[in-house]
Amino acid sequence: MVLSRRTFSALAGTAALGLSLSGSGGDEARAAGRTPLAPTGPAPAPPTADGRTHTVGFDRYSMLIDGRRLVIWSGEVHPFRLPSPSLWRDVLQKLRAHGYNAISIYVAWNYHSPAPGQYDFTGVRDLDLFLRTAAETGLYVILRPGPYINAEVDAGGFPGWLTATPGVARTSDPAYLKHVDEWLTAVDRIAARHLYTDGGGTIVLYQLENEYDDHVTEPAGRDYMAHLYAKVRADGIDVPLFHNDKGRNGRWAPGTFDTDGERGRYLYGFDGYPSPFKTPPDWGYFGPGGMKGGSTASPDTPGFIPEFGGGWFDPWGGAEFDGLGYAESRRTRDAAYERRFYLTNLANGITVHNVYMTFGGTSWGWLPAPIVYTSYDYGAALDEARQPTEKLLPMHQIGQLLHSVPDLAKLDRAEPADGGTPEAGPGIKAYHLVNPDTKAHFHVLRNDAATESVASVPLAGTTVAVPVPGLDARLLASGIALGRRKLSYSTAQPMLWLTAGRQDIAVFTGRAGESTRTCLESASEPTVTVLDGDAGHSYGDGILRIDAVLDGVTRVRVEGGDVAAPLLLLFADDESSRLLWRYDTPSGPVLVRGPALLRTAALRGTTVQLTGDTVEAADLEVWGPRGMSELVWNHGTLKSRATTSGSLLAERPLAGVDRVRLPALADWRRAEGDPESAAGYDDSAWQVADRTSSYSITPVPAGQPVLFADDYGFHYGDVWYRGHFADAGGAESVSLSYVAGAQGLLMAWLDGEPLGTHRMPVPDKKTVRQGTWAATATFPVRPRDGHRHVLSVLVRRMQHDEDGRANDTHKAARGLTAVALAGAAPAVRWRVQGAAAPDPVRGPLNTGGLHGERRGWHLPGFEDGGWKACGFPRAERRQGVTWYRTGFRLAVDTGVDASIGLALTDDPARAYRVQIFLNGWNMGQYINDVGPQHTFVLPNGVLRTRGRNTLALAVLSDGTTPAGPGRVELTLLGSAAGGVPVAPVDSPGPTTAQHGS
Ligand code: IPT
Repeated sequence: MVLSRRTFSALAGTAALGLSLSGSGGDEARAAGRTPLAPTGPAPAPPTADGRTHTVGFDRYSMLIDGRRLVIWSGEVHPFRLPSPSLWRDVLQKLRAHGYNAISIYVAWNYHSPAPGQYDFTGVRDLDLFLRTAAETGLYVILRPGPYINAEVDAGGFPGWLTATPGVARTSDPAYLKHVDEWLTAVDRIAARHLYTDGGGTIVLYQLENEYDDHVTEPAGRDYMAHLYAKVRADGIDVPLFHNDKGRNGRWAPGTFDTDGERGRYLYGFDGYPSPFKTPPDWGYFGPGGMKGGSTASPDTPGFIPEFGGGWFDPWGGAEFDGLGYAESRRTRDAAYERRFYLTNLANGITVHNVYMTFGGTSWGWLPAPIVYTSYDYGAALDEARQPTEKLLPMHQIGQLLHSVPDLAKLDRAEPADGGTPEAGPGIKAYHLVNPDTKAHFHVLRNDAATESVASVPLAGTTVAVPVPGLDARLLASGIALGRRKLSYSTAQPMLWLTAGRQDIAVFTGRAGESTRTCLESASEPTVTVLDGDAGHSYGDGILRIDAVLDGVTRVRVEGGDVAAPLLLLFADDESSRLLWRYDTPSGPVLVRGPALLRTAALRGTTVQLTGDTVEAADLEVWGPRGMSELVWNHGTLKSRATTSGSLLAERPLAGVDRVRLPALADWRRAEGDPESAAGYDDSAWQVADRTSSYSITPVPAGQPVLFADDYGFHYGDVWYRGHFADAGGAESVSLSYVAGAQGLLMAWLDGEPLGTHRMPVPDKKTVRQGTWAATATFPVRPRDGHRHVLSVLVRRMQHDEDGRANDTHKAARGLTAVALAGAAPAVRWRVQGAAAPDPVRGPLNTGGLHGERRGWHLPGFEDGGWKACGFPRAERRQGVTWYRTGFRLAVDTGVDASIGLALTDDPARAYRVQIFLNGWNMGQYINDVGPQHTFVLPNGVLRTRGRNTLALAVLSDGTTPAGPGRVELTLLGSAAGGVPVAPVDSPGPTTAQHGS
């Protein structure tokens, strides 16, 4: 039965008024059972911070928001990987437009905490603003504040200062929990203001810990999880909590630790990063007798994948993708991968689905864990430069479908019970699912062979042959509502339906060139008009059949028969479906065709106000509520006319984007930046390294002082050591042991003369995970007896290890660990220097301890007039640090969103690396002879697209080859007419202490 719209609204109203569904999930499930859910209405409208009370519950099938079923179709985005708050809105609008209804975010403790007890949520760290922006965009939020997050960030998100504290992290050790509680108090104070339950925001789920796979059966682990649960509840977080199991192992399922008896407000989730080269895994939800873990581990909670691989990360040197970088991640996990794997997930009853990553962004500054380089593009659907990729298309199609057809939120497996119909076709795996309430049927057809295969599918009483391209998948439906009519079946994938004015509109999609048949139930014969394109039709046995080959948009109007109101059928090939945008306004939904992106839509009287982007010139066509007569696009009114399809069409196409011109970078100035290497350098203000014990897991060598940087408060970036000694006659060599993380290095000088450089090897796929990155560099020396000597050592120590196995690996030392002279045993007095006080605006991870960083050479406004003019390319052979600075002006048109990067290229034999500072912001590290990254995204806001910018490069060269920079140029990574307003990100210059040094 198809409910009328009026019935539907009445029911929706009942649910929205909130039959009280709060309390335990069991209660909710029962309550939901009693509630007459509207099975064929669309899913709830996108959420906002509406100040009303809402219920957020679940049963074994899906989340229940105000008692209504919803598939959570989420993408992972990290605010800390996009240091320009204005651009958060850009990314979130792009996700919403492409069919996501939720985002999942980590909050990184280290990003917000420069020191114990200090928590900073201002500027680029404004979590409150991020959560407000998500609510304004209409996206639900899954919040994941750790305390441990992993995430390929320094120490897995633990603050640098935590590495120098007592207590075993990720356990119930009180010394650790004391700090955890402080962090959670700080983050929960903000989160509590943005919960959907009281309409303060749109947070609907909150994660405890992250892939916590050790200490699972020990009290130290169970008490830890129970502590986190109780703490978060005490902080007023009343949405369901969950944990993400590392695999479907049943770890931390409800009932496995103390949740104050609140079993029903806690869910089980598990992560999946399957190989794209293998068959997509079944998760056991429907498996006969149940499989290990998965939803069988937690039969009362919905299938929930908090992280499903939407790409993967790449180590220094690029071993993961054969040096090809993230483009290769995107190629191996392409649009067809998404259809195969994500549709398989849906077919396995996964109704809370988050893709890690959907926008990866940038691990700027010292944020990246040593296992990754600066770019965290991840091969995600939205690339690091905020550009949509091919991978958004399947998400767009599936996301819109889930919104229009909530029947997909409650699926049982139809026969056969094992879910597979091997006879469906060679290489084809078929899943046949049914919604027990609406009796809508769904078929996921997956082709695991490399070449196209034809699946035979039982659809509405007949068997239909449907081609499935090699290594691809599709979803077919029968028995769903399309507004006031009912679909018998279609061989094209349904994408959406909505009611706009008098008519219902339904969209079907597929690959261009496919022949499709779509059958509608109709007891009497309707009138069919082909409005655009070619389509055939016939009527018999209460069924209207429409045959169309997918090519652009074919338009067919069906009127009369059982239902007076017309149904406009749009058959769109992939390319055309990408340009169809649904947007729910308070006055009803609109469907927009044409522009590259629709950001917002609003109805004011008879005017439809739209904002969005164009790249090429584009049509603008809008279907919407009755009476609509005027179109406004990005604040300009357009002449338009009504079409036979019931839409308004702009008479002239929207303009595309004008060309963006970028200046060449010139007028460089240079200065040497390693005075610490000179014999006579005055280090008397440096700390003396004379500690004898450490909380590090690295043993302190017998008879030597602690040299670990963290013990002296230097947690990020480079550290300098100066060791003073005398009476070293007979010394033949010096051995410097250090721990540095992948791609760390050490440079040494004796009495101002270079001894050499030691570099950690380039990681391969295995060592990147298992390497401890400890080494001893031995240099021959001949110090004259009876003289005083100084050994200067610069350690680029890279970042702290993550702590994925919960064994305190983030506390492995960084910096020098031990020093030995062969042939002499002088007493060495060490001094150490690292990063100055954290930059109050750019945060603790922005700067390290190079002389130039300590003196503000990287900052705009630094007076470099005394530096020497120079040009690129350079080829200088020298061990040490050299700085280069220049300025440039941009004049990008207002109304153009240009995404700009900095590209560095040179002869790959040259051994040097560069830290890139834009207006004082550390945009990452380039290693010329390691790679694979050559292009660094410069986010607008940090980058002044209309105005002056300062670029500073700190180059470390080891003297074994001539060193660059070679070519350094601005490069355009994408542009569109439209975009969001971008506020400049505060970029202060040097402090008075730094001035003049
Ligand atoms: C999973 C982590 O939860 C996440 O933080 C991130 O590190 C991701 O992996 C990889 O990018 S851990 C899982 C793959 C073992």
